[in-house]
Amino acid sequence: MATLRLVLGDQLSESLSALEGTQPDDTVLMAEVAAETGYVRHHKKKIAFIFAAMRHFAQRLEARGLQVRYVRLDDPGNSQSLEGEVARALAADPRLTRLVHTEPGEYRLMEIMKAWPERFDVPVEMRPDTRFVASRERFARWADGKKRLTMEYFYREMRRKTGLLMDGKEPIGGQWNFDAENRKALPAGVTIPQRDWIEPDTITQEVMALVADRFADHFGDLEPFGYAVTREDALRHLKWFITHALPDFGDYQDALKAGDGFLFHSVLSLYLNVGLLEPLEVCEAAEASYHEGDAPLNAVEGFIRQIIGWREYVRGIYWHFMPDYLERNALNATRPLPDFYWTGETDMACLADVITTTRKHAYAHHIQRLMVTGNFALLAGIDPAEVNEWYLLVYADAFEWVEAPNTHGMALYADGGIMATKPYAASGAYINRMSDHCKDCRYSVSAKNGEKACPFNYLYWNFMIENEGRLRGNQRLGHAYRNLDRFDDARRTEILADAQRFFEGIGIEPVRRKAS
Ligand code: FAD
Ligand code: DLZ
Repeated sequence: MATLRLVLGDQLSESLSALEGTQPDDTVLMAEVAAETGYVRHHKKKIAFIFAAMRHFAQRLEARGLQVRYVRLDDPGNSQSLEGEVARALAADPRLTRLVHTEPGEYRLMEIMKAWPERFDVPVEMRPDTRFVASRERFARWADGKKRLTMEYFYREMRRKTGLLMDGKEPIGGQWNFDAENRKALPAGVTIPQRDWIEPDTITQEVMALVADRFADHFGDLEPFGYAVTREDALRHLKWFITHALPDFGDYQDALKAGDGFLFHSVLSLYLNVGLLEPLEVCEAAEASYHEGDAPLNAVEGFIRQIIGWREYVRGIYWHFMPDYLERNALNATRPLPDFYWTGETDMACLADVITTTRKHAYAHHIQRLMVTGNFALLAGIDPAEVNEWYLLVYADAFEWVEAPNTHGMALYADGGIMATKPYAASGAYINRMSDHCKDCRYSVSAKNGEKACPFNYLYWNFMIENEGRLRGNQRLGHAYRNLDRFDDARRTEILADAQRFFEGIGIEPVRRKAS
């Protein structure tokens, strides 16, 4: 009995559960299909990254002696869906009498795959994705009966489970979390290390030519392309990060700098999310750097928390609350996404910079995503479905299990407070404190109202006013509402008028009304 083993574009790990127990007669199926390139119009660099990594991974499996049926996007006969390609592979080889695959990362595909036992004439085995620290069941057990799903407590469980940065039962350094030390702006004179980009090889160049031809009208720049597409090169990027950036990662984790979207961030999410790197090996490399005295505890703890804390937590939230999660629109936000999210053409220097970085690299770091593009979408009341679609397609690391809780929950508060206890709403003062954007901006961050004022300033108060009925009762916003209460009618009118003028100016008013 030979088995067909399906490997998806974000399952490029030799440890993948679908590959466990592979026999010489088995066939591994990998397929580039329009259904996956088109469910959102992914950034060109994202498609190139995934296809190039898929092609290299297929080669790696073949070098191990496995039989691989690799279907290219432009192969004649490509049915252009994963289901169609499984059907074609089974029909092409009657020796294949079983299908094994690993659960997908997105609900959309899970719904399709759940029907496969009825759809195909062979037994179908869907295995859990074991490339996470916490299984879905483990998260569900942790979440069961809890009123609030606080990331910090889940993270502590993950520290205990993995033993990372633990001294017996106690956290190394005597505290679990050093976040308070990790909120510095970038002082002048700090040298940002030069990235170690990787030259595309022949396989990657072929993929780039395909993407240039087939996806010319998708968002984003294809070139230059310097991401790793093999495990060896992803490990090289991990090593580069540990040596050159990790020591300063903690201090400047929240900093923003015009023209540099990478700073001291790891830029490893894309490799983790497609399986070229595994979360524990990345954390262990960081932990070793602490024990060797090369990186301070605030940096290493902060980094490890992002991976075994946030990354695992958001996956748990996604599967725990889907599909209802994405139906929620707690703030009833209905304005359309402004065109400048695609063009970068806005006079707001911070937004223009983040969107330009995103277009160039299919990357932006966390604070750029949360406090610039995310904060704007929150304050402007942009329809969460449009914002989610944007985040899902523009970033090379974007898969719905990780994108949706971060966007829908953390950035937009559209989940009504599952992820965050209050909206991450901020005025221009935050961006000014954490960045060098405001000094070159045509708007004045110190002006509160009027044509010249930083739009984040009046949009912040407009947001508080628009959502007063929903948010005034939130204790964590008590301070903001007490301040709002001090505004006289003239100030409130000015705020509303400024916001209205601004929305009209960028073409997102009048609001398209939806049923609330
Ligand atoms: P670093 O800052 O170096 O962090 C190290 C690692 O920690 C990352 O590689 C990532 O694996 C993990 N991590 C950090 N923060 C988070 C987080 N909040 N959730 C999950 N993992 C985290 N991350 C994605 O991987 N895919 C997405 O589609 C995605 N969409 C986001 C959308 C919004 C609106 C926001 C606010 C955040 C989003 N994130 C997403 C989380 C985070 O911004 C990225 O993981 C991070 O910017 C990736 O860059 P990095 O590898 O340099 O991360
Ligand atoms: C994102 C993506 C793209 C663009 N293309 C493919 C593809 O052609 N074939 C494939 O197997 N996977 C692709 N992927 C990744 C899938 O979309 C991903 O596996 C699902 O969204 C589940 O996370």
